[in-house]
Amino acid sequence: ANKTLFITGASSGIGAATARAAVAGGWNVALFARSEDKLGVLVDELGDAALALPGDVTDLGALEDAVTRAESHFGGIDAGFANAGRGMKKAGTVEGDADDMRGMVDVNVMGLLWTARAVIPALKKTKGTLILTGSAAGRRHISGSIYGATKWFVHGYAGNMAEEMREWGGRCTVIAPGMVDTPFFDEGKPDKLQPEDVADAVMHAIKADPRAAVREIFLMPQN
Ligand code: NJP
Repeated sequence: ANKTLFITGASSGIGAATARAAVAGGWNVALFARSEDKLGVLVDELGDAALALPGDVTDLGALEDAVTRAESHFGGIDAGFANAGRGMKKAGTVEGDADDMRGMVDVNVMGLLWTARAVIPALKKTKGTLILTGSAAGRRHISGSIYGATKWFVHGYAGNMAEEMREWGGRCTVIAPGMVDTPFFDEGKPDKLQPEDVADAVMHAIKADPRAAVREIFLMPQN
């Protein structure tokens, strides 16, 4: 049977590109994000290998329901990709909008933890792989960046989870991309990775031989 990848932030950018790469590689994909309409368009494109599961990553119950539905629909989950994330409209501990700051931390930190909490019981059954979207901003210090700090959390969590998951045969990978050409950034910068580049890295990690744990992939634009 085909293997199944559960993806959060699947409606756009890196998540959508990874869904396309996975289906092209013979995987099924369970697509979680808030935008039901965008998920519907992606399922129309990808066909029976894709299942739309609308929901918000800050809602643990919604994630648990989605995992249950994906498991019963496809027969199991072999990899989970905790990729949903967002930035702040205006950066700064004092300058940023308070609700905007709270919303970003909720998605990038709690949403990632809820995704892991919901999907790990399914991954235990398959000795599966958990992939997390970190950032180049989570590996170096960028003046005042709270977004970067949320991604430092992701990198710290990934290393600890890699040790924990190893005890039952699971693997954890964190992907740290530099700038990627997605709706995440409004302004046009010329030198960016494409979301397909990040999707390639994700597929490399989940397809690696079980004896090899790809713990981290740091991917930067070359030009
Ligand atoms: O951005 P975008 P990316 N619940 O805006 C979803 C990281 N990153 O692909 O809910 C559930 O195209 C949203 O879906 P929707 C970045 O931090 C990026 O670039 O329908 N889902 C959409 O599918 C993030 O972790 C760059 O609005 C929620 C997706 O998240 C990841 O890459 C560089 C949600 C965002 O797609 C994907 O971002 C880097 C919620 N509450 C790291 N809130 C870069 N682009 O340069 C949002 O180092 N989503």
